[in-house]
Amino acid sequence: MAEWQKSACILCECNCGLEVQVADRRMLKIRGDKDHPSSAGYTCEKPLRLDKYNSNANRLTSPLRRTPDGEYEEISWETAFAEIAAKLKHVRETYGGDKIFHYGGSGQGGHTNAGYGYALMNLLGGRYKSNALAQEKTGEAFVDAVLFGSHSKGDFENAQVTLFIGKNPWQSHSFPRSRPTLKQMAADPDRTMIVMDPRKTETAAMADIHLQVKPGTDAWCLAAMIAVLFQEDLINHAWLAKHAVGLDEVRATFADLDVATYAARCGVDEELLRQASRAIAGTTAATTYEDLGTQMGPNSTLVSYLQKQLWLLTGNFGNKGSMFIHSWLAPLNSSTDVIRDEPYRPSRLERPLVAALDKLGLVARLLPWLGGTRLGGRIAAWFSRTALEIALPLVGPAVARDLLQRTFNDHRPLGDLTGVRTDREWFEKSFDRTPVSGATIVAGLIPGSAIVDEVNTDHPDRLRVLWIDATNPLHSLPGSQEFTKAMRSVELSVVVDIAMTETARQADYVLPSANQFERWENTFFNVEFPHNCFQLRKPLMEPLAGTKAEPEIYAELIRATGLVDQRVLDRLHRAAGISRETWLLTLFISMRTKPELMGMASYLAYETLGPVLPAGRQQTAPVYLFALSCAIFNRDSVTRAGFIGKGAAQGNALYEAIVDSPSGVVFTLDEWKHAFNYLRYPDRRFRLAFPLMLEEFGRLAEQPANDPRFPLVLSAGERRAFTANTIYRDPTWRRRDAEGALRISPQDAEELGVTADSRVRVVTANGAAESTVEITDTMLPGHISLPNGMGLDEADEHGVVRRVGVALNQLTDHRRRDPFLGTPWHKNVPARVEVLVEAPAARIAETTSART
Ligand SMILES: Nc1nc2c(c(=O)[nH]1)N[C@H]1C(S)=C(S)[C@@H](COP(=O)(O)OP(=O)(O)OC[C@H]3O[C@@H](n4cnc5c(=O)[nH]c(N)nc54)[C@H](O)[C@@H]3O)O[C@H]1N2
Ligand SMILES: Nc1nc2c(c(=O)[nH]1)N[C@H]1C(S)=C(S)[C@@H](COP(=O)(O)OP(=O)(O)OC[C@H]3O[C@@H](n4cnc5c(=O)[nH]c(N)nc54)[C@H](O)[C@@H]3O)O[C@H]1N2
Ligand code: SF4
Ligand SMILES: [Mo]
Repeated sequence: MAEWQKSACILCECNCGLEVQVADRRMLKIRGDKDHPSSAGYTCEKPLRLDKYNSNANRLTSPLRRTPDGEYEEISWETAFAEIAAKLKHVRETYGGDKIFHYGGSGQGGHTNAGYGYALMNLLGGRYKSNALAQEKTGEAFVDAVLFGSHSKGDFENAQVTLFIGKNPWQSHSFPRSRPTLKQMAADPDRTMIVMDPRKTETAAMADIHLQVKPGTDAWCLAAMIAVLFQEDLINHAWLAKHAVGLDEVRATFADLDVATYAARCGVDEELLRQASRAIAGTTAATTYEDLGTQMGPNSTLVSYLQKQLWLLTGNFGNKGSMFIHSWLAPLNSSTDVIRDEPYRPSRLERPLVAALDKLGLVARLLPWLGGTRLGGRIAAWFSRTALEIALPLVGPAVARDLLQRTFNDHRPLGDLTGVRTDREWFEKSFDRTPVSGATIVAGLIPGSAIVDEVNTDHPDRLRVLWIDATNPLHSLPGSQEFTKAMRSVELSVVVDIAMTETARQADYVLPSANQFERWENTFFNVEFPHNCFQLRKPLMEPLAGTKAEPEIYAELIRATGLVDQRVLDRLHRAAGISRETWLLTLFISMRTKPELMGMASYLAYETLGPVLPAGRQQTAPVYLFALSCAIFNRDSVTRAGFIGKGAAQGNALYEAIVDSPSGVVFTLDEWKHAFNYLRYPDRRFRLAFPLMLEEFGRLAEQPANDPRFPLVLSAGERRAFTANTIYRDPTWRRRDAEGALRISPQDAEELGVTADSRVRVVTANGAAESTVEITDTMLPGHISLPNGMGLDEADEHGVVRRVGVALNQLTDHRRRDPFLGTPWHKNVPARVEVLVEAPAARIAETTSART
């Protein structure tokens, strides 16, 4: 019998630990891994069919090139690399490297690609990038940056009171062991679960309080809840006096609101909403979780701000069962964490040292040569170790920050916001904007909705290359029609994927990668506290024949460009042969003298440190750098987790533990009082007032009128038991809801003449699609909902392409988006439903002509 191997689920950000039996490349049996530090044996149903991800007939096995007639022909890897490298260099020379755009690295199961992809972009002078976070989380990250400068989350396992806003964790999970935790919450009479959601979701059905808001009206509900805190004097005065500033401005905005009017506007019973406020204020162990229901709807950024007031005004931070800020092994985007850090300016004391380092270019050249003799090698290793012991405590944070910011190409860091008035003027001048449409770039990401505006234009600064890796934007970004146009109009489009996706079907080149069980892989969704854990997964099998793992794809492509100085590579390679510290010191010094190398850290690690690591571990080389930077930023917490050592030794110890712990390791360990250490303001106080958002709140009444042609609100993208983004492409993985039915209320169904076995057409201003229906009283009248991840064009074993369910983003419009961060309003699409009574073809013609 095959042995159980450790891995993790790649279907959502929880990445629950798995044990897998593999034989003949098949994932025969899958179960939860009890040794995994956060999931502890738990899994939901979804990963049990991961073999359908792994063994799907749609796996790509050869690089493909698009022919003039839109077909694809197989080409060799050499040809692919040579042609793509030549085209990239042509664009760079003709229009500038900043016209090359990177989208991806954002999957639920693997984040290592991004490091290599960014290395390629940074080498070519690329400036613009994005991923799925820029259609969901950038608004919240922006608010977090101003209020406290990092990412917050809640301790749901121990919370006495929890508020879920536009979040259905029974289906979507997102925190460890979601379902057992929810069951415990529901079963305990002393704990209160509050759900704000127009739909009576599985989670809402378990809740003590269901605030069943009308779609898109959460801002009113939350404002009323804040007003109740002031009016009933439920705010935590003592806590606020110690830990926050800006209370007066918030009070002035919310204290006098008429709660009844706001409650009526969102359709929630006033007394219920008051109960919710009282529950949150009645404990210091309350948590909140906002997700797509509001992040992809009107007023999304404002809602993030209002939501955070609830836990801040009641002092629900830094206690067991409350909200916290946490460490990262490596931040998902460096700016969501270090956004407020100024570029490094050494103190008077440090200046000579840094100046010396800068002049040490010679050392970086000499050190590696010492490896030529045994004694020389010893001297070099000793020197490097000692130099790092002295230098890292002083300049380590600055170097690591520069490195992350350069790697992520994060544009302008916000700098220290202490004393800054974060109002409209500040907003207008503090962020970089996209070259064509002027969209705001936060966390280094172009808003997902704005990408097509940067391509589908004759503006001279338009993007000319779309580089797409481990993501399916033609399917997942709003307005698929516009994205198709963009793919076909750029000078070059390349898709790196394991399958022939909707996006790949429009690309100039498609590069087949090994999948996430065929290489070392990890995510950076490490967002827990007081224990934060990280799992590096070993490959379960060799790459499928014909594919290459991404590190290799990018390394070969980077070589094919001929743009990296071979002497630097040789030097680093030689240094690695002496000791890890020698490699590190050589890398740091090389980077200070050649800053362009900073954005290429993952590649340099793979290419030069990787080969001297124990056999089979080359791909883990970048993790060494992440472990090191984590130790540099979180020295005490990493020490508490059991990793000690001076200089680079602590990071090295952490790296070794990571590689040797297939179930994952706790990399930082804190006590609750340490939660405040993660606040980025030097005074460790929260900024309650955010003038830009307070001003925006004043405009809440100015809502656009409904279009009478589309009387219903469609939530396009509900997470259900059998949806998993587009990671599973084989539709047979679904045991229920095979076609992803449209959910509709009994009242709407009756009015429209829809019955349980009707087929309907959902029509929006942008398109139309057919669907089956599920009539359910979980839906509010006026609200309809379709699941995400459906509508894939998947070839069956005979090569016939079929589509099951609705491809949502043929219905959405990229222009309906948040005014600040450009996150699309997927959950709030004006729509109508027509019952299909005639032959479908005739009706489709009619809808097409009705489109304006
Ligand atoms: N099963 C499954 N789990 C997943 C995924 C998956 O594809 N399938 N995807 C993962 C990913 S990428 C993400 S980002 C998360 C997302 O996780 P969630 O955000 O929990 O998922 P959704 O179902 O998209 O949206 C949540 C809720 O928003 C509600 N909603 C709609 N309109 C409004 C509104 O106006 N106000 C409020 N308050 N609520 C509203 C919907 O009714 C829905 O219940 O899930 C992750 N987990
Ligand atoms: N209308 C609407 N649109 C939405 C949403 C919604 O609710 N409604 N939700 C949004 C959200 S929250 C998210 S997160 C996005 C998700 O949408 P995307 O960012 O497009 O991500 P996935 O659907 O997860 O696509 C993952 C891709 O990676 C490929 N892949 C898998 N393994 C590997 C690998 O090892 N290497 C490589 N190179 N590729 C691999 C898969 O084949 C697939 O093509 O969708 C967004 N779009
Ligand atoms: S889908 Fe999410 S919750 Fe379910 S097993 Fe996978 S990682 Fe865990
Ligand atoms: Mo997502």
